[in-house]
Amino acid sequence: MQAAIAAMAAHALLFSTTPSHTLLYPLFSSPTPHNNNNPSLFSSFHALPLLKFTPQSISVSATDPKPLTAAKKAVAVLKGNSKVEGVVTLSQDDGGPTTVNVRVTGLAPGPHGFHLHEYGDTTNGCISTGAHFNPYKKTHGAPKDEIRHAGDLGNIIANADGVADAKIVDGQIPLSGPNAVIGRALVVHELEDDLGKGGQELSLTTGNAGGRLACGMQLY
Ligand SMILES: [Cu+2]
Ligand SMILES: [Zn+2]
Repeated sequence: MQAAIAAMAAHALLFSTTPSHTLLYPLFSSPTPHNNNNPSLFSSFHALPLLKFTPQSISVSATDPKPLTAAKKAVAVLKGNSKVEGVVTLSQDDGGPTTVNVRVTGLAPGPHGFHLHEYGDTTNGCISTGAHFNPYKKTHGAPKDEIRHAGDLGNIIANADGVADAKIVDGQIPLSGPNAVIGRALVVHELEDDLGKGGQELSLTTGNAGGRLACGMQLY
């Protein structure tokens, strides 16, 4: 009798502090409870009103197979004073790099500098997006360089039809935390970014990538 009371107490404690599906899921996924080292946990499940909990655990695990970490997403619509326009989607799993899917149209064929700039402000066109996002106060570089602006995403390359499709995976443009890039702007440039190696006056600040053709702020 005392064991039964202890078991029920353990059961009550478990269910008052743990969402039922979290606790039930691993046990129902195997035919027999596999944790035999814990008699009170084992016996508590014999005391459970199974019919009450089983449908819930099944519906939760079947319709809501959520990963442990939620992906964050953002989108930027790029526009400018030319026919160049684009859509960029960003997504990030907790703690991982950010995946940037880019589609820009209306470009001259060839490489075009593509950066994340400091401000989401486009009140004066793409000029008001400021400089490259640079929280660590470094000089301009290539995405793979250790010394780079966080916003340095290299070049996107337009095909003969003027369309640039790119998928960029980068660890310096998180969607949350102190250096989150939400609210900042992506900019596509007229010229190729020399990745800091062009030896020009602007190579170490802008990659000498020329004018700003289109830009847009990232929004959730
Ligand atoms: Cu730029
Ligand atoms: Zn830069």
